[in-house]
Amino acid sequence: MTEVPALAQIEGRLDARGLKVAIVAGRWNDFIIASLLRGAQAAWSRHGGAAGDLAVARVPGAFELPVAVKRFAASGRYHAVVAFGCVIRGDTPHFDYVAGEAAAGLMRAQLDSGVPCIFGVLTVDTVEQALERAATSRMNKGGEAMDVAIEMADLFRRVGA
Ligand code: INI
Repeated sequence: MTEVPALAQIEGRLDARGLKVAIVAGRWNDFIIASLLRGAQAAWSRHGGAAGDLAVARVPGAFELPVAVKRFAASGRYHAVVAFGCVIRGDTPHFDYVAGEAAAGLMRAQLDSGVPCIFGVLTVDTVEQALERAATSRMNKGGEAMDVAIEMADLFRRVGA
């Protein structure tokens, strides 16, 4: 059988040294957001990020995330931006608008800016489901979102300008 040559792969690593990341977090369901922030900060320092290189901004709700994230991404100061929000279906009859527009807007922010904008918005049916995803364990979605931010930022750093 013909030998297939190994492909040269380029992949981001979980190395936050020298990176600058911004988190933009909604204030709705703040008890959940606080756990996501703790998970993200723990992941940031676990991967070697400096405390002074992580900025945290707050906005009213998930609907405000895209415009604020886009501003941070377009500033040229950050390698990645992480958006945190929590939209609970039972809390709002306009769940689909808030959650859907947050997702669509964040995708647009990253495509327009070329900076990875990570979707750390919990869209759940109940408070219990939100608590599960924000639990202080390996399941914490805040830590997961920060891992994705670091991997993407490191990938783009390797690709170069
Ligand atoms: N914003 C959230 O982040 N989560 C919610 O669950 C929520 N609910 O339930 O309505 C919510 N609404 C506010 C929205 O994000 C905007 O701040 C508001 O509509 C003003 O633009």
